[in-house]
Amino acid sequence: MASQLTLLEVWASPFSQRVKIALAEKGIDFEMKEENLLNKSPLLLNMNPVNKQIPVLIHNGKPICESLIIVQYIDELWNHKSPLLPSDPYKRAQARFWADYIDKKIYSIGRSLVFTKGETQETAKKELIECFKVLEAELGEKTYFGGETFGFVDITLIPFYGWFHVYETYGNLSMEEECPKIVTWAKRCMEKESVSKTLPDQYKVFDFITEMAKKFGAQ
Ligand code: GS8
Repeated sequence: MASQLTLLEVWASPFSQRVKIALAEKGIDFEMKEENLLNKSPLLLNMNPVNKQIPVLIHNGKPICESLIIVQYIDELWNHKSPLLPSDPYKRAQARFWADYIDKKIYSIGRSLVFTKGETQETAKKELIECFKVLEAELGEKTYFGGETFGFVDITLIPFYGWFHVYETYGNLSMEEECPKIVTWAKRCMEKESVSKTLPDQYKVFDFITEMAKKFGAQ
């Protein structure tokens, strides 16, 4: 029987985008359902009653929650092509470490950059640049974080490329000047169809985030 796959998502969410890229890498078809987070659907509340957040992947009626857990599920289940995590246990642990680092830092610092002002915003700007520099050092001269092939850490980070224009405008900074290797890496990732077809235009993300900041932030 063919798998029934539905993704509860929001187009602008970097977390949803991780799942979409992973499924595209595996060549798996799925249905998308856009959620309104100000008026969550009964399906979302039912499928993720604990966190009530997107993304949720519903596979044959069963929910899987949390983007990085979903990506790992996809990798384990559809292991016929494009492995996302390395097979060596030590390398797997390292990939999970970096994905966790990105997860804990980038989104929340980026939000702080957008939704605060003054000293807090200045601190967020410094922290964000620092994080990207740490990631730049980890990338080193490799093609992707996973080495020669696009993998788990790349999928974790690349959706934030959609936010680069947001970072640059709110932080009054140049990503190219601060972390040129990350920009080159991001452009390389964008050459992959799984990524370019998934990531929204940076200006569209900017308009969306600015609208949110007007409604809910310090703007
Ligand atoms: C984060 C998901 C998340 O923040 C993951 O899947 O990796 N750790 C989770 N989802 C947000 C939308 S993206 O900004 C969300 O669903 N927010 C609604 C809410 O918290 O009520």
